[in-house]
Amino acid sequence: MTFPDRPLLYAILDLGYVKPQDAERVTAGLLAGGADLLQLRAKGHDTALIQDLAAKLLPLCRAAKVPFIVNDFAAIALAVGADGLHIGQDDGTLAAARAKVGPDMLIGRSTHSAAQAAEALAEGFDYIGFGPLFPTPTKQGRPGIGLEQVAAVQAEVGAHIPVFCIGGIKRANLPEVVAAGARHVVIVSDLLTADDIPAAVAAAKSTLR
Ligand code: TZP
Ligand code: MG
Repeated sequence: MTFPDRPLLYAILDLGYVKPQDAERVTAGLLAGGADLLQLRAKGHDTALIQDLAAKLLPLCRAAKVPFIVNDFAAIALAVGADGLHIGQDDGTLAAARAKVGPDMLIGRSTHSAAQAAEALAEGFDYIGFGPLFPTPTKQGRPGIGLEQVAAVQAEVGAHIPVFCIGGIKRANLPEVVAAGARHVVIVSDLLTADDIPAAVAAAKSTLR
């Protein structure tokens, strides 16, 4: 699968916020609101459970024509037939990941600086995450890198691949993030903890448009 035309909002079903038994309902809400990409992120969970969830979420994403991305686990992405794999700075090279999942899967990289963003583009990743812009409980132990470099990274790397700003982004500060130059964002906790998830996603989308 390739990217949707304008992948404005990348949602993450993060098991740090959602119980496994709620994953399908919450995913349906994210998709109903208009999420353009969906990732399953399940740090510290049993791989059998993650694969089982991935197999359940994939058809929901397919029905919505939204790429389904698996965080960290190439074997699970491959086993369920996901559309993509997301890896971090410490998860090896693109070539190694590509060798595991084959030529067709989208592969994205987390980056935490403008230099890492440029490296990921040069290496050939299909997209990057860039952040955390602000400190966030969703990814503990990382300082916020702020908004100063957003416009430059969006201009230089974003001319070639989608740059998804991430980390501490909420509906409330999204206008500020967009004003800094962001064109694509990931929002995790602000969507997953919203009372009305579809409405929260739709509101963020409308700010991004
Ligand atoms: N990578 C950088 S920040 C982050 C990840 C996975 C978490 C973003 O979550 P939130 O809740 O939107 O701050
Ligand atoms: Mg990782």
